[in-house]
Amino acid sequence: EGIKVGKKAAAIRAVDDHVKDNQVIGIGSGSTIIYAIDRIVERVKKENLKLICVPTSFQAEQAILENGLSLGQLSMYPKLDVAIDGADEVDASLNCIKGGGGCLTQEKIVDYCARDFIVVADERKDSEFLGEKWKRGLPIEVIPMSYKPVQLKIQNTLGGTANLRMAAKKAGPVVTDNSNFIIDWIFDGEQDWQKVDTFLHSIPGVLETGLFLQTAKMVYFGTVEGKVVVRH
Ligand code: DER
Repeated sequence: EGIKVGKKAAAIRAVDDHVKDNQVIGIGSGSTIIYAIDRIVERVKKENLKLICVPTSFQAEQAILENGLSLGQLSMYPKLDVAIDGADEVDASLNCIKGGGGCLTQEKIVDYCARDFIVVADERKDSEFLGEKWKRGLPIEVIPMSYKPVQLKIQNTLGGTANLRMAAKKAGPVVTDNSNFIIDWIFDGEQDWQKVDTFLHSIPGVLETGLFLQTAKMVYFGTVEGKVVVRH
């Protein structure tokens, strides 16, 4: 229950700090963003805000439509004022691991198009270094036919294990919104993340990684008591 209190507190504070009238806003994926959407809806009604919301996944698109917000797409709005999104873990330099929800590629594209990329998370995501608390690995989106050689290349070069993410409510692997597979690289210890990211992007078949390095402008962590810690 406390976790929800934290997610909600962080989301409300971030929306109140960054959402203004006549803006184009990137809407992230996951569970924390839902609290941000609720707050946006509340403020649109109360303040009669004019907003365009650009989704980072089918989930985000559904949430925008179900909440009666104005849906936009990047081809119409390639420059966003702000993008608000969750994260699986954030280190002391605001580097993030994202992709726990499998939406990392569109998230990274939309977050990249925003002037300000804002992260909202509960305090469990607040780490000294990546991997300190998040143990489910670094998500990597890959073209389906390449998953086996990519797995082997990662394991032979970086060590650790590279697992093909299997679906829970579908037989076989998770298939992303872009019709690709996800490999989760379970790594050991602290890494030179810029080097890791460059290496991963050099492997044919790798589409995108869940490493968001030096992109978050501010991070809002919500505590179980409902307090908010802001980092930038
Ligand atoms: O998959 C993602 O990158 C999501 O943003 C995810 O990391 C956030 O998940 P949560 O808000 O449900 O914790």
